Amino acid sequence: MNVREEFLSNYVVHLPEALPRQLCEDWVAEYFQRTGIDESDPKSFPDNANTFSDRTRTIPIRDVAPAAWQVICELLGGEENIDDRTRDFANNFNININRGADQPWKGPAPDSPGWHKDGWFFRHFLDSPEQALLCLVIWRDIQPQSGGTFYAPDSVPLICRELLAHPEGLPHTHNWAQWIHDCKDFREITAGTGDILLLHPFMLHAASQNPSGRIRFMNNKVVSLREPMQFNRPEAESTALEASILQALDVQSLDFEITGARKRSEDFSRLEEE
Ligand SMILES: O=C(O)CCC(=O)C(=O)O
Repeated sequence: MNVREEFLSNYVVHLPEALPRQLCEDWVAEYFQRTGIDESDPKSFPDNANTFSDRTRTIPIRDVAPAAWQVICELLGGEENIDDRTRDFANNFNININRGADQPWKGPAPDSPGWHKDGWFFRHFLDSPEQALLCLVIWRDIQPQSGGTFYAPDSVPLICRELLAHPEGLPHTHNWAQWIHDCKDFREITAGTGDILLLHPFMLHAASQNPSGRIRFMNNKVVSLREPMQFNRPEAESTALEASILQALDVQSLDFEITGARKRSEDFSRLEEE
C-alpha cells in the first residue's frame, strides 16, 4: 500500500524511525538538563507537570526527517502548498509526566475525557487550510498505558459531515466531542523513538493517563496549507487530504463555498473572540 492509500484507508500514516535516534536522545537529554526534572523523583516535577515545555531548539523537517517530509508533501499535493511557517520541528514538547496516574487506568472510550479536534487558532471550515495534518512526533518510545494519545479514526467522516453542514464556519470551541459517541474504533498510540504519525486533521483525539513513571515526549506539530482545499478538481488532481474528505462524504466532487468569514490568529495563538 502506498502512503496515499494508507491515509485513505486509515486516516493515519505511521512512519517508524523517521527521526534519527541520536537527535531524539540528545533533545530529550537537554530537556532533563534544562529543567532539572528527575523522572524517578516526583518532588522534582513542576506543579503543572503535563503541559508544553519551552522551545529552545528548532530544525527544518526537510533536513531532519527527509522521508517524512516527502510523505507530508505527498499527502498535501507538494511542498509548494505548505505554509512556510509550519515546516520546522521544535522541542516545545507536549509533556505527559503523570496525567491521571492516581486513577485506575481506562483505555480509550467515548467517556474518556478531552476528546477534541485541533485548531484553536482559526475558525473551522470544511476546506480550512490552517490545520492540514496532525503530525505527532514521538521523541521517546511510548509503551501501552504510558501517555500515548487516544484517537478515533471513524470520527473523521462525522467531522466532515458536521463541517459540510456549517459553511458559515464553526468556532474552535464547538462541541466536536459530541460525535465521539457515534464512534466505534478507539485506539491508543504506541510508538518507538523517532516515529512520526500523520493523522487526519479532523481526527478526534484526547490525552491519556500516564501511570508508567516514564515521561511521554511528543510534539503535536501543526502543518498548514497556504490556500484552502478544493473539492472540485479533476479526480486525479485531488491531494490525498482532499480525496480523503470526498471519500468520507461519499462524493466524487463537491462545489463547496464558505458563507462566513475566515478568521485566524497570525501567530497561531488561541482565538479568544471565538
Ligand atoms: O498530549 C496528548 O497526548 C494529546 C495532545 C493533544 O490532544 C493536542 O495537542 O491537541
